Amino acid sequence: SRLCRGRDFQIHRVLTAFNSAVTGEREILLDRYLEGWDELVKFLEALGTVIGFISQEVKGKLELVRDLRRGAPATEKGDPYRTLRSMMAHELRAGLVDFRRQSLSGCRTLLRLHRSLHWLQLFLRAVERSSAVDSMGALCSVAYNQALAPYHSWLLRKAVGVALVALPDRAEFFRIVCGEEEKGEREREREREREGRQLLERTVLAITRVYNITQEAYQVNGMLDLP
Ligand code: 1PW
Repeated sequence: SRLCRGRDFQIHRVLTAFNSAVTGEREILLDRYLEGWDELVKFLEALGTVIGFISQEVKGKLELVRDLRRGAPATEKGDPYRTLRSMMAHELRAGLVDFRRQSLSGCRTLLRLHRSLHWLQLFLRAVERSSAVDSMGALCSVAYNQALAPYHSWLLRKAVGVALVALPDRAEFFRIVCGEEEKGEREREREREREGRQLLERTVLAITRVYNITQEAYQVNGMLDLP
């Protein structure tokens, strides 16, 4: 709709991609998962340039998984990078998963995306439930400290902390989530927030479902701590 168009970011696409990423057999389709992330990257970029090193990092990880998918296309024997579970089975069978040191496996790479998705999930949920007095930076860093900071070095945590200070304010945030360039008008602002909240709520649900299934798959395979 006209109302819900961001600069380039459209939350509808996040919703659609993550909803269609889950199959009836609770498989995660990697192509849809990566598409959902493509849109989330646009969202990160809309939040500002200081956050640039974060979106660059995510883009690199997305590209890596796509390269693996391209490098091992479907054959009559199967399609190794079609779903999360098929990727795990394929990489384990081929000895590509290194449990001792850093590697370039799809499993360890997607695990980083998965942890980042947790951050986004917590952050978006907090924003959806926030009120006008809440600071975006504070909500974002609470989510970061819970979901991602434990996996990051001291230096990186400091850098992320600096980046979060520069997050746009709440009104701007809802403008990004729920489009429209024109500013002002209190009434309009409130209506936008209502719409934004509803979209956020549905998006958080879709992300949560994907997150939970992914978490379970990593757990079952003992891969939650892949270096
Ligand atoms: C404002 C909303 C916040 C949601 C952000 C979601 C993306 C978070 C990505 C943080 C990336 C920080 C810079 C990169 C750090 C890498 O060292 C680290 N990557 C991640 C995604 O945590 C670990 O990857 P590595 O070094 O083991 O390949």
